[in-house]
Amino acid sequence: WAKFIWDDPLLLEDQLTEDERMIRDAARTYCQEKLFPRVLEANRHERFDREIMNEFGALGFLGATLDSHGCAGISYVAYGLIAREIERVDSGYRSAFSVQSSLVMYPIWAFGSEAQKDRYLPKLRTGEWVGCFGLTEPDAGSDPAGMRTRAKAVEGGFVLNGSKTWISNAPIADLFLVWAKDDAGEIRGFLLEKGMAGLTAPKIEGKFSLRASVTGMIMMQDVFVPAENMLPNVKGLKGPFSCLNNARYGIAWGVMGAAEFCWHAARSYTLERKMFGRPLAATQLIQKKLADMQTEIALGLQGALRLGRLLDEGRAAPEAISLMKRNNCGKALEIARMSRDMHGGNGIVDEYHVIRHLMNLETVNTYEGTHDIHALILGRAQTGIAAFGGP
Ligand code: TGC
Ligand code: FAD
Repeated sequence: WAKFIWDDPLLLEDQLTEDERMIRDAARTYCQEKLFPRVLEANRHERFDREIMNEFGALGFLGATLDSHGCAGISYVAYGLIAREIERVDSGYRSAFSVQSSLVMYPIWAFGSEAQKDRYLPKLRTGEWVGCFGLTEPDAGSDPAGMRTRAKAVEGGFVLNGSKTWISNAPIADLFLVWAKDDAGEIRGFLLEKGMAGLTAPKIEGKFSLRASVTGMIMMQDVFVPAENMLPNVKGLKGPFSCLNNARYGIAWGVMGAAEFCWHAARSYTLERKMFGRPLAATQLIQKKLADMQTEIALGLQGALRLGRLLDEGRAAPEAISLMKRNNCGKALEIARMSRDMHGGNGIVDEYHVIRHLMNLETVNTYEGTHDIHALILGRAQTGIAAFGGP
């Protein structure tokens, strides 16, 4: 019989190609050496270090699955492995990586004109420009079809009015991909640039979650957007949802990185900490919790890997992405809570990092479609009945 490897029980390592392992190792080294040392202060003071985008760019992380304009053209599995390493440090840093790659660069690459690709992709790839993705509105979160932002056709372009909220990176963004309804009521994507008259992006203060990521609103008051700044090749909700497929997939891997951090931290802590004359890890309750963490992470990683391979083969259904996003977020959140508890009082101190992961995962379980919205997507797919709402 083979020897059991406690931190890789199903031998995920063997399922990766040599290229994937190399990319993963480079990402891990950068994340542990350069990102991890900054995160405590960033989280404490609610600060996003803008330089991180340039570092991601220099490493080839941004838009890494795309195959033009200098992007690396790596596999979806390799992209997922990068997300896992970044989120092992902080979900907020992974957010910055996801938004730029999956929610801004991908739609420009998939639905943009050649001129839009030439103008924006090179700057976004290097991190010289930061992009953000505006779909959610104050009164349209889980139901983006209810958006109020309007793009009225005028000579030479459109005039946009409306507001978006909860937008990652908006306050530091150079480029704003905003989804708005046109005169015919069709949802279209518009590329707005910082400095356009009537466009502002105030920061949302007071977050207890994802504090190392900057979140804001996008306020648009009579913003003139030239016609050439509309994404020409997509109409309707499938535009924003196609971007979300990629970002949700990245999250399915990313949260497993956060969960692994919390699991390993719980193991080390309970091996060292003695109570009632023995290490906590020598008790049955603690071992049961460690076994639960190990099991859910091993299964979650297998699911993420399978989904990545399906995406690479062009065979992944959006509902399969919902299944993995939902499962892995929910499980990571439970694992972070368990780890926080196993750290006792120390578990609430940021120097042990698990409370930060726990707070972050509350957001990750909510954004990109909440845990329950993904259940309804899966419910609809197996019953044929949409239970979201309606008249
Ligand atoms: P529905 O009737 O289902 O679909 C409308 C049209 O869209 C198409 N479609 C998709 N296309 C591609 N991929 C998908 N996943 C798609 N899902 C739907 C669909 O085929 C249809 O196309 P057509 O041509 O027939 O018109 O639309 P619905 O309004 O009934 O949708 C309901 C629901 C609940 C599924 C949907 O609204 C939903 O997913 N809500 C969740 C909202 C959400 O995820 N928001 C995320 C905002 S962005 C964000 O959170 C970024 S955080 C980033 C970070 O910091 O990491
Ligand atoms: P609501 O839709 O009001 O939902 C509230 C609760 O009701 C949830 O539990 C939900 O599951 C439940 N619910 C809703 N509908 C139903 C139903 N039919 N049946 C049963 N239960 C239901 N958006 C962007 O566009 N771009 C971004 O970059 C972005 N970044 C974000 C960053 C952060 C830090 C956060 C917190 C959010 C971000 N979001 C972003 C927004 C995010 O996608 C939304 O918060 C999310 O989609 C949920 O919408 P909501 O907050 O309006 O909640």
